[in-house]
Amino acid sequence: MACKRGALIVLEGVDKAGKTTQCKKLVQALQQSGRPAEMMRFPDRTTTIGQLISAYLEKKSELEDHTVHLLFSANRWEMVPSMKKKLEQGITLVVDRYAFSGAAFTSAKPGFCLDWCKKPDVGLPKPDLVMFLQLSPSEAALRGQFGEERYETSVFQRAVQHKFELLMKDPSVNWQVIDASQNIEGVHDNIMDHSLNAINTAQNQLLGEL
Ligand code: DGP
Repeated sequence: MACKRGALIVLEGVDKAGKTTQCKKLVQALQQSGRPAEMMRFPDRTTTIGQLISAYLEKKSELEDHTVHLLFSANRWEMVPSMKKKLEQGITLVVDRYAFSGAAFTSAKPGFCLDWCKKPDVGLPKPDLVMFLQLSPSEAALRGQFGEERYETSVFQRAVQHKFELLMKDPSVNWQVIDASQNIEGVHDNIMDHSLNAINTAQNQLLGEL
């Protein structure tokens, strides 16, 4: 019998919500329970395209806004062959940000509509589960100062949060909102429950497309 496919699980949220910490904990917990799992993150700054994006985020270079949007999307597309291969091998992928960050961050800029922003990612593998780590801007501020990178201001993050709220209205995506104001273990327990459900369901379903 062919092996059961892995699940594509995405964590989204505004900065300081704890996505990276929770992705790592989830991968570790899945592996310890005998379920093959790997972490990925977007942007993946290790590729040639990723290095262009990284320099832009670090404000070492300037790029036109549409251009950088397409580069972020291209950075996801270039990983699709390896993502599909791993999922087929039964590996669950836990992804720190995906196409939803793409649409939310660019559409938070003046002059961009959400529909245009979603287009370049149409056809990407569709996540079996997208968990949105919900944290109010005031609670995020208590977790420390933003860094020096582009987009790391509370005004912009509030605009991004609003765009995520619009994206979460899409019933074709399995969105789950997680209260990220709980302690790390509490958040992890919630995330683990949703992930185990998604892994079980994905085994009997074909991988979809955005
Ligand atoms: P991180 O490495 O997770 O801190 O993400 C880097 C920054 O890039 C963060 O502010 C979110 C933003 N970002 C992630 N994906 C996209 C995207 O596809 N488009 C745009 N415009 N920004 C993105």
